[in-house]
Amino acid sequence: MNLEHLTSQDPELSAAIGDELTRQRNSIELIASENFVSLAVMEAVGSCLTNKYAEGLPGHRYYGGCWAVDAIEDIARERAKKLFGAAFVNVQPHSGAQANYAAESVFAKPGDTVMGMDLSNGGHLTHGSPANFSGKLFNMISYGLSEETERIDYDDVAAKAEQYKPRLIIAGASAYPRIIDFERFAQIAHDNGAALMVDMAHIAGLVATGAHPSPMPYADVVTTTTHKTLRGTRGGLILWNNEELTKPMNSAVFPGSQGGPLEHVIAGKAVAFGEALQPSFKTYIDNVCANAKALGRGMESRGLRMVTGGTDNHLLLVDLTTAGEDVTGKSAENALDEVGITVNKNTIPGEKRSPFVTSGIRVGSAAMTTRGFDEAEAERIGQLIGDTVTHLGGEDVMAKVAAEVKELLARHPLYPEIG
Ligand code: DSN
Repeated sequence: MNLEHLTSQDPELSAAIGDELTRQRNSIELIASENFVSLAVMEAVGSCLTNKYAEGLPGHRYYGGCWAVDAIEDIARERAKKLFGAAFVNVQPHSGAQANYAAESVFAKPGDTVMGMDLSNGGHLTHGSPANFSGKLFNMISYGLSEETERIDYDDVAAKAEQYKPRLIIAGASAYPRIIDFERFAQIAHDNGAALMVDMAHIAGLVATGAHPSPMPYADVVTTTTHKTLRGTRGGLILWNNEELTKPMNSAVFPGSQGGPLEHVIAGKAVAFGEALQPSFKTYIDNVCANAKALGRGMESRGLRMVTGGTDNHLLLVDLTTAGEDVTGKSAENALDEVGITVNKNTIPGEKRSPFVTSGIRVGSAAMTTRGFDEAEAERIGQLIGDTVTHLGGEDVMAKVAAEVKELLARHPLYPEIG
């Protein structure tokens, strides 16, 4: 990332970008939806492609001069199809929310009934939150978790599908640490005349390498972001297998919900898909899963309870009620920030506090694994999280943790190639 021209033209902005790089370098990044892209991805996203309008699809554009971006978008499309074993793809959604809007609008009209996982149980805003387009446009019915197992209650999903006969069922989550049974979801949806949409944003990298079962054989449509475990640039993606969906799906993206595609971002996606097709990406994802388990072991050794008892993927949901009565997600997030560990507060099943306070934190291993931390280090980081949240305000403990975090970070410099 060469900021030579920016620095001389706009030192104020250049300094602000430098501050963010410093922040990323100086904390252990455990936000489960974040990752660090390669310099190759950053170069593609920072390229001259940002100058080009290319409304339409490769070979069918509304503007001249698209032959180079056509080739780029075709590379992205072919790589995405190969990576996920999909027959058809649209690589243009600007984000996961855009991808979800487009896919949902193909299957459901305003006023139709749609089912999605409850946000406070680990779902996503675009799966039916009243504050989001999904909750405003559709008659949303939420399903949740079994109180006993804290896992998706498939019987509840089936009973609600039978009762409400939705047009669409959305499977997928942003804070769910266990394998999702897409085959079961498809059976429930199709038995009740509904389509199944899987939003695999969090686990896309695991799906790409087989560390999580793929939704492609079961779902009518699969959406994802490209920047979480998939480790690409920030963006969205839609995949499907039924040719009859091709025209409506592509039209739902453009002109249905977007204008010109971001070809620089599509190039960044292409680079990341190319990386994910390499054998080294499978090793990376195996390490992500091993590190998540190790983080959990470390936190459990300090008395913290993992929701569902652990993890099958890249994230853990931590029940902080086991850390002390006054410990909230908000206070834990702030204290961890102070010692150089970045997490986000998160609601937990049966949450009694507001979403701005919460009783839990969500911890993910994708970014720290990219940075090079191994299992032993992940377990130690889990212990340091435990030490911090069980000693909120304890200056001695926090100073010791901060010093050790610094030492751990120094072992794995982030973007050492950049000055
Ligand atoms: N905001 C993302 C997350 O943190 O999971 C989901 O879009």
